[in-house]
Amino acid sequence: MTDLFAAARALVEPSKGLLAADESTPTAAKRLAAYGIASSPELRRQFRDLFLSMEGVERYLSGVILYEETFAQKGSDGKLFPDSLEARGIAPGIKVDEGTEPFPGSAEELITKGLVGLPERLAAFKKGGAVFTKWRAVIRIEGDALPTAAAVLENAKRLASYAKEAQVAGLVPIVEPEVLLAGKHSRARSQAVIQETLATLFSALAAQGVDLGGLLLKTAMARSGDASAHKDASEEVAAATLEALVASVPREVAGIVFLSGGESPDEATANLAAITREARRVEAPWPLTFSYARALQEEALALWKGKAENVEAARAAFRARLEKVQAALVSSP
Ligand code: 5MM
Repeated sequence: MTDLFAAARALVEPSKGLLAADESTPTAAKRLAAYGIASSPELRRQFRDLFLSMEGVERYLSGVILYEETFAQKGSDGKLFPDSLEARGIAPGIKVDEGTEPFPGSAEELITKGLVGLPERLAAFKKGGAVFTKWRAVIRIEGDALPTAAAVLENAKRLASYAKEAQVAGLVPIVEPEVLLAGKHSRARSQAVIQETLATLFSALAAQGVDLGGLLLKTAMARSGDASAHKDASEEVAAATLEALVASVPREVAGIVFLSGGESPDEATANLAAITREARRVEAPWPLTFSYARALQEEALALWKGKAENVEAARAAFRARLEKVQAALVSSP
């Protein structure tokens, strides 16, 4: 377990964070299509290479969450992506959930699958160089009706089973119960749902005997829904987020990383800076950092357009965003 503790702590080392490059094939196709780029195994390889092979990326990233297709592909240096990352001191991670399916108990909610055959898949990824893993559940807010307690509980139980299996396999689990941004809900409702979801998750993790010192939490920020008329200030998001986390996350957890959830790159950066300041103010016990996909990649994708001649400009935009997000981690009042 000592190795897992060290690996988990290294992922949240000061001034560095995670790139979530683990979009499944359908999600990657959607992200590429938004910028007029076709999706094929080779174009998805180039999409990953744009970010993973950027010179000096190790100054910003402690780890990268990969998708299974990318895990078996090679970068422009001719090395398998996990080997190439490892050689530059970046921990390779792997998304091991297999997406969602309708929850039988509630037709409008989703449950994450992937427990069947999980030990074998974890062993194979460990052999291939993975240091950590991730499993994402999605929690939808709809007025006071959703989420249902049953869907939150079932997702929490599966997250906990996955986390236990990951630790048995010698891999750090990242548990990601994503409370979605979509909807008209208030910031207070988001805060309450995040708090309840995390409290349920940490009860399930305790029931499975998961060691929290070798685990990271990936969470959304507490904020008004994207269809709400209210626009939160970053300081409001930070206060609500820290209140929810302090009320529900045990201090033994190795670290907390944030998803961007559809926030713009500037919003996700400003909110992270405010969260960093608020965490210092309330003396939060865990290291905090980013684990963004869209907020780190969007600007570069818009410039790249799938063309080799645009790689340099796209990487410059990626580097500029990483600089800003890194600065947010050491932001002063
Ligand atoms: C919420 O999604 C995670 C973080 O991404 P954003 O910063 O864009 O919100 C991300 O790791 C996500 O889990 C992966 O992109 C995989 O998503 P799919 O939908 O392909 O499973």
